[in-house]
Amino acid sequence: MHRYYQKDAETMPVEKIKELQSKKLIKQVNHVYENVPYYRSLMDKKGVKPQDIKSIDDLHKLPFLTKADLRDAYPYGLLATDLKNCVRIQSTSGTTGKRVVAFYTQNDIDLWEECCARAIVATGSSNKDVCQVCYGYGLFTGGFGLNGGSHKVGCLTLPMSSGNTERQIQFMMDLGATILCCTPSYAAYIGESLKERGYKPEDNKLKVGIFGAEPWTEEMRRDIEKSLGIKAYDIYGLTETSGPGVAFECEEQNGMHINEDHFLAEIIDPDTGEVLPEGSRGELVFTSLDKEAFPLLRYRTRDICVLTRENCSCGRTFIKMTKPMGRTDDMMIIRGVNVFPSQIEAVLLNCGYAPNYQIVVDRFNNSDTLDVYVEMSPENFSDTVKEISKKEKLLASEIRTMLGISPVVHLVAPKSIERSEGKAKRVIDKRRSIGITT
Ligand code: DLL
Repeated sequence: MHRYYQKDAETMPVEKIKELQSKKLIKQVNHVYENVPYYRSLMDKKGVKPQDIKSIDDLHKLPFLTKADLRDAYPYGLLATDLKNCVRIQSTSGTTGKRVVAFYTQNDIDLWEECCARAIVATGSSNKDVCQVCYGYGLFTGGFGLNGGSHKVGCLTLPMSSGNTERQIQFMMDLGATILCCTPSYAAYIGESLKERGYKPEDNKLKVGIFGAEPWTEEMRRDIEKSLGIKAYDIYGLTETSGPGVAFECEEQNGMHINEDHFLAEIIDPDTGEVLPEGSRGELVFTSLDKEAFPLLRYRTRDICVLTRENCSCGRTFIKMTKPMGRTDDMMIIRGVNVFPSQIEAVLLNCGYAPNYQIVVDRFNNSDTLDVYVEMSPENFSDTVKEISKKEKLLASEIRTMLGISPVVHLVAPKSIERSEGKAKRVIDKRRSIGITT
């Protein structure tokens, strides 16, 4: 039996979705034009007035909004309602520059939590479940978003936040958690920690995992599913558009349905800004149709994926996005070749290694270098130097086949690469620190 949290919305006929989106878009454009001088000036510069937007077909007339705009307008410049109507802020981690602060009215929070509730129910879960939320609570949206969704569904919610893996495991086992919410890298770490403590996958009561906030491959999904004995579902979102729950996977586990009644998605060519037809790979752009406090029109996410609208066996009619394979700004150009960390991850896991790795890019004598550090398993740690070097060469050759450039692979001791409790840091690009842009 298919389960939905809000069946009417989630299974709405496509023409109805488009009608609804058009209606909401017109309202939203008027709302921001009247209330946000920053938007008004962007639209005036582009020569577009609210009355030019008559349906979603006119969306392309609107200017894009970028992360640079959000930084420019920090902190209140994009606020579209009186501050007294706002009840919360959340914020990005600010690792790539000044933080972005997003504001929420109570209505914004309710809609956000409903999106997360849809994601939880789409995994087959219900109010009988025990939901362990180990995304960070605080300014990061992961903890509060899934916590709110879990409450709406009526699950018993364990607000663990991230870290303290010993305690996570204790609560998971003692309280019989059935849903695990965290980043995929933390899920892999929890799986590894359970094994080290002598637990088998069938010893825990977990049924599903709801993992997101960072790119992860299909290989990583299989690995986590095996180590925890669960089905692992993807969830996507970003602080700017509210947080997790913008898109979520259903039982097909094959792409994420975008909550199109609240978010209008486009794919553009990241270089030219041209809107690309359905099925093309490009940068994902979102317009938030319902957000009151911090609405975004045509926000460039920098995430690269494909959108497709096909009949889904789950009955949902919302368009699907593929797993983002990385951000435009995650893409490394190494010796002229475009490289995403996820491509390297896929090779490592296919070759039987655990997802504990780090990629170091540097430049010597005007040539880029690519070093991949990968942990050995405790079993092959006992290998001789000769055997290890043979394995390194084999792995390097597999990576070269995937990327077209040769890395140097270093197999390192088990546990020597730092584990992540939140978003994993997979890449150290030393060229950036010496001012070389890629
Ligand atoms: O990561 C929100 C979130 C929390 C999503 C918990 C899912 C689960 P930010 O910190 O603002 O928000 O980071 C947003 O993370 O633009 C993507 O690049 C990346 N990202 C989020 N979900 C996925 C995913 C949260 N499922 C940025 N797959 C986004 C790949 C993801 N990348």
